[in-house]
Amino acid sequence: MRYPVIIALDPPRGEDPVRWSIRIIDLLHGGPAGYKIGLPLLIRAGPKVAGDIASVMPADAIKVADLKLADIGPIMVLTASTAIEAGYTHVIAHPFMGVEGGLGELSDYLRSVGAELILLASMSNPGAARYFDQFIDEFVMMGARIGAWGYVAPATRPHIIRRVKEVLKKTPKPAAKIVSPGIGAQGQRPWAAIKAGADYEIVGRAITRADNPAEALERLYGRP
Ligand code: BMP
Repeated sequence: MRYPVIIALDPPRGEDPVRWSIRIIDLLHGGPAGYKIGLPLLIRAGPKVAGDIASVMPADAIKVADLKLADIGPIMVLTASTAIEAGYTHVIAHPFMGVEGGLGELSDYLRSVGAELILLASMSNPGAARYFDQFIDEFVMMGARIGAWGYVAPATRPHIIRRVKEVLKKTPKPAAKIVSPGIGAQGQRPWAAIKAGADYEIVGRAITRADNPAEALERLYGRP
């Protein structure tokens, strides 16, 4: 891994999702720390093909299934298990479900299969400031209680990243990771989230839709 970047594989409409994703992974190969798929890919391609895509990612890549789970525990487990069985290593869930009958069951399942939970501490769209941002401290404390591997915090609002980092210090898992979307297409500059304390920046369109994705990765992240 050369860059602290997780590439969001959101295939544009009109592209074959499999060919498009495999081409990007081939072009970037071991550069990014990981890759993230979400519903735009899963719904169009299905879990079998999502598995084929995971299998061309480098073995040590972080393979995130961005399912943004928000359901009762057993249903989140059912949904997550599809992605885990397809080869993904990390699953993103909403924190609002709480632990009892919700995230507790999901985190128990993920632990039992050696996979990791990423909780949304907040989101990168401006509207999240009104709701999500009010509960950051509680969400991070909750994540620590259930052993979350990490948190999504918005690159678009670096003070939220700093806040997550602060709260983490008071938990039993201060080294939990922070992953931050919002770079490029959503307006933030590369490295801004890392400088605020994030471990990885999630980047989609600024790299995947460039004429030359490998050159774009190098241009954005070649030097801090
Ligand atoms: P892009 O760099 O093209 O804006 O893509 C960002 C990616 O991160 C998308 O896959 C989106 O679903 C995801 N994301 C986000 O943009 N903001 C969040 O708060 C959480 C996300 O998962």
